[in-house]
Amino acid sequence: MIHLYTWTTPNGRKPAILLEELGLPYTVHPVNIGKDEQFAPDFLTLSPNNKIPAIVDDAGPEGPLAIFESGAILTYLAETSGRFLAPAGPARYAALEWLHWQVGGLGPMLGQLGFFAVRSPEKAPLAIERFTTEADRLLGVMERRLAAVPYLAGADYSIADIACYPWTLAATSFLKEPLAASLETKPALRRWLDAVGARPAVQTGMTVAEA
Ligand SMILES: N[C@@H](CCC(=O)N[C@@H](CS)C(=O)NCC(=O)O)C(=O)O
Repeated sequence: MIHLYTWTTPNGRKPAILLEELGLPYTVHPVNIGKDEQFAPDFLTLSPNNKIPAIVDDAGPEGPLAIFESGAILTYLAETSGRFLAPAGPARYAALEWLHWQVGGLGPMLGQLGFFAVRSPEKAPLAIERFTTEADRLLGVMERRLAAVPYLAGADYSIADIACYPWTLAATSFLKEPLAASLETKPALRRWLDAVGARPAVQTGMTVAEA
């Protein structure tokens, strides 16, 4: 059994989407970050950076295996199942490039934009401008890629698309106000959002940990 420690956020939805795609049985353990449950000592033994998501695979290669960081979780599940990540060659490295690009760039920048432009009661114009500009730049990078190939790793849907989807969807919903102008000029990104969002596993994974 795989145990998924997660919450209703873009990072928390990524492993749920992949688990749904793989059809693997898993148990959801909600970690309500609005109530600081990510700081509970038991959770910190699994995820020392006090962030969701994390998993425990009871059937790990050498016994139960705990993994934190969504990119590591997606890579582990893709490798152990042999799906959604090419075993070798250019498509594998393209998927890993875009996966790392999401974890190191798109996620943190959109997260900061969400804090400064939406969640913070105090508005700091310089921070809002800085993160809006950077989010627009990153979405532009994605647009150029998706104008050239159907999916981020190339011809096939992969863990790179799974990592990027919840954050890109947030750009059209939670972050719609600061990013409305940016999204108007991104038809390839819209086409990709529709294609990925039409997958039943994505639709189910996006509802993980909802009450
Ligand atoms: N790089 C991490 C980011 C995870 C992350 O930022 N999780 C947020 C929710 S989306 C969280 O747990 N925040 C709680 C906190 O910072 O205390 C990953 O990709 O797993």
